[in-house]
Amino acid sequence: MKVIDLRSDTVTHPTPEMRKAMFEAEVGDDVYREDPTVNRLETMAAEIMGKKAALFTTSGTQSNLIAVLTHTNHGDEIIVGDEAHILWYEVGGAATLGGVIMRTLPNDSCGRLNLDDIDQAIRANDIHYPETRLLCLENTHNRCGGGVLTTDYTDEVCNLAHTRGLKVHLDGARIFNAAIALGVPARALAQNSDSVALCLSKGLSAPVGSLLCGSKDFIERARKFRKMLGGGMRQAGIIAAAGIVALETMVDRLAEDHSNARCLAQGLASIKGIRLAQDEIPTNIVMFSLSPELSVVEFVEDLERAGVKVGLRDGRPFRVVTHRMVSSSDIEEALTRIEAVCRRLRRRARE
Ligand code: TLP
Repeated sequence: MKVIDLRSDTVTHPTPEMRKAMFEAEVGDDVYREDPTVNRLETMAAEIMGKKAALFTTSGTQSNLIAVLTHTNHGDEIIVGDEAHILWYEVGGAATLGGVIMRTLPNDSCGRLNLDDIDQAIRANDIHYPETRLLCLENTHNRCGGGVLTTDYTDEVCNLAHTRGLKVHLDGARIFNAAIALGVPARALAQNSDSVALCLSKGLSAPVGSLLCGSKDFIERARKFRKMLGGGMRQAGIIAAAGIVALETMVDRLAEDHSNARCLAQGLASIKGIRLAQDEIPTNIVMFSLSPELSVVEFVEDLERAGVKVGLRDGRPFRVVTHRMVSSSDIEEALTRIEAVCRRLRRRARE
């Protein structure tokens, strides 16, 4: 029985082409900036994102943390959405290692922040206040169902932030999903942000890595913070090689994941006992909840036994994510298995 793993697009394995590129990669010591493959990946990423420079980091979490460290001083305040990945899933690194206060504003269902809320949250010059230094956006938005921020919206937020003296960092772990969904180049979505982090190891299927992109000066300073965090890698060309293949060959196919996500959502909505937790499926993330008479724990256990893995987070809707290793027929198969589990649970609930 094939296990259909819908927990995350991070479970994707490298493609044969990536493995070949890794095997053949030309390498050097990247701390001395002598790894030609890393240098090539960084140049490529900067160009794709329309920035002057880029830095290869170990993970999206590390890119975001380095961005916070580079943009802020200890004791500053940063504005993040109340559903932001930086707030929820990065072990509080911005606060513990960056020494910043995370001021939260409500994310709407697409992951947007309200402009008036932002305007009001920015601190005035007052001896009692910390400095508001940075605003963070996320596109696509993980906890907001893969929600997409448009170019116009992002530009508007950046303009407001810049007018008030703030920098903007964009967590673009899935920025290519947003670009594909909107039909715009990824660089358009980051054109006014001061930095953007993209991930290679999610829908793009590379085994490791993220790129933090920004101005030359910003990336120079970021490089030092990467070293401080233990992220100065040596012959990192081995993994950067897979990243190059990811950027060259894996972006356009994300549309397939989006269409599979829509099919999955449609199928889930038709199963008795399941309720979709979003009105639209903009990209590759689908959230749903169970009707109260069905046991969440039993649902997950039974599904696991049936060979379907879903993401469960405390007190939150379930999350399922489509990716390259789940085909459209796997989606059909997953729906059949989920339907059977729900039927069993409904029967058990009646007994
Ligand atoms: N998200 C992971 C988990 O951490 C929840 C996932 O499975 O979706 N920004 C965003 C928007 C992300 O979704 C993630 C990963 C990251 C940053 C961090 O990337 P990594 O896992 O490379 O540190």
